[in-house]
Amino acid sequence: MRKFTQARFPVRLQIVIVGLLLLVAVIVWRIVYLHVLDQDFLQSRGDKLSVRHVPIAAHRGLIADRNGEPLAVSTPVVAIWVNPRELISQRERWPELARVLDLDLAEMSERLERLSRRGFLYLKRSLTPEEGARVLALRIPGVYEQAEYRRFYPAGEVTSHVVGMTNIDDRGTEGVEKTFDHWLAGVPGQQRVLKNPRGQLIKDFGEAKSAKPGKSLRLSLDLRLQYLAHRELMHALTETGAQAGTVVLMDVKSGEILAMVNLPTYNPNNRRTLDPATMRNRAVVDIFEPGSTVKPFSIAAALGTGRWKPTDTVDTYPGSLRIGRYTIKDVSRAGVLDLTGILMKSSNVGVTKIAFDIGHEPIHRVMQQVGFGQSTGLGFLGEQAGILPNHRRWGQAETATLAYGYGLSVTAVQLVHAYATLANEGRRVPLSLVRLDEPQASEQVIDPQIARTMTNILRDVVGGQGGIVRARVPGYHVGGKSGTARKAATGSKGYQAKAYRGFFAGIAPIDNPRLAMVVMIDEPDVAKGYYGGLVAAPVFSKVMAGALRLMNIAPDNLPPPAPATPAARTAVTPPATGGRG
Ligand code: 59J
Repeated sequence: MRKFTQARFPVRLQIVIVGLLLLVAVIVWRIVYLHVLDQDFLQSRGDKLSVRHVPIAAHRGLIADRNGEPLAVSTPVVAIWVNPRELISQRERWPELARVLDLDLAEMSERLERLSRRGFLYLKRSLTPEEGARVLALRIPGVYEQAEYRRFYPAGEVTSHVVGMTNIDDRGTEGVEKTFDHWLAGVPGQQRVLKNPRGQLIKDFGEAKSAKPGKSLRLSLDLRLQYLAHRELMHALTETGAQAGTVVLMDVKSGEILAMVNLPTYNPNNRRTLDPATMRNRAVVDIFEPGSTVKPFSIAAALGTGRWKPTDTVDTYPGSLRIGRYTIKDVSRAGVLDLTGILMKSSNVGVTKIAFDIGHEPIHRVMQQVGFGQSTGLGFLGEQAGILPNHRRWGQAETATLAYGYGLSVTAVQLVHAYATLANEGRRVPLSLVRLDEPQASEQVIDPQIARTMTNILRDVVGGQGGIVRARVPGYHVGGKSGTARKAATGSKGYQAKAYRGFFAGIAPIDNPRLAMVVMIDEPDVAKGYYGGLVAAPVFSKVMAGALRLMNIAPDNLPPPAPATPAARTAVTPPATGGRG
């Protein structure tokens, strides 16, 4: 048995091998035959019609402000596309095609000749449906239309840094259009068509899958406040000769951003004239040393240690303090100051002496708890977290500069968030760019008593004798802090000779704070005056006044009711208190 099988296998194996070889020979012969000897057969098979799927554009969701005012709207447009392989045989009709599309005939012809082997080419996009119909009415073979949507931004340059924009393919490339692209975009549908191999459309079977429209989005912005902030910032830049500026206004209880404007800005409706320098949302992508605007957080840290109370005093004489190789200077020589006085006179020396008493640790901790050095989570492209340094060794210089606002860097959004946290009795609420209808969870990061004390100090810094007159708002108690900071030199150590930023950061109304705002004026003309109390405070005053009124927030500082005589009823102007600018 065993011998028998052994003898037969080699024979079977030989048969199999021969069989396989024959098969290969037949296949090779068939290939050679089809490709070399009988080309016509393959050609005719290829001429068969094919069913293709053509995308149907999905409608992109509406972006609106918190009250439903449209900020980004999609309108139907038409793209004219051609099949060059078809159109190449219609040269005599090219002139009328170029004319109706308002294209240069020579350029169009050159493109068609160069790409004549293609089956698809856009000739012009974003035409109105009427313009598209005029093109199709020419009935030129190889010319087709495709329905698309085009984004239109009704508020243009006033909202562009926040809303952002889309590209020609309707995808978000900047701002909210980019961060919420998946939410807004929807899903394209499919249309079934029959085409021949030259790409000619033979038959349209209609919709195979309908497009799923994108979802709409309601932002936290209030377009009225956005316009107001934009207008007042433009006015400030004209007055001060500044290069750039930012205003951010937020609701301290909900964390919603109500206005966010930057200058220079751009019009997203003109894609062709875009200049990248104007497109930066400076409020979230630019970092700067906040200078004196962070002094309230150093004072809050001092109160938090229990070693300091508001009436405690510091001798700031003679307005300078030597630390090793450099000297801390005050602009005004003020002598003995309590904590309110230190903030009113913005004494670098005063804050430094307090910082030396309590050490860097409590100051660093408060600054960290109010969000410096951490991303705000708004999700903007290029958003910066800033820098809150944690030195391995804290020398006196590091401690002092942190306490009065240098050696750390923040964004305008972080700064307004920090003030909002103070105003919200020390409760930190996450920032939001979309409208919220439910309150968010908050975190108590500063003792409520200390936060209250600080808002009262900030009220005196603005409203007290010698306070910041230009920041005041008639009818309301407002609080805040100005700042003027030399701009750090780029690429080298130290500071630029005559380049400053003027700031104002503030809150209102003090009795029950609802709003926080930061104004930053970048490089005001030194000859015209550049202090924050001069260049930034007026913007705060005007925008805050408008916001309090538009949001129906009750005044907390009305003059006492006048006796009911006809003469007295007209005299309701609050008494003007004097003070520095
Ligand atoms: C200043 C600084 C730069 C960095 C100084 C402003 C320092 C400092 C090294 C000179 C103008 C100026 C770390 S001033 O903001 O003290 O807002 O109304 O830029 O001090 O040590 O010609 N603000 N500003 N300082 N640097 N380094 C005051 C003050 C502040 C005012 C005015 C006038 C500075 C009252 C600032 C305001 O509170």
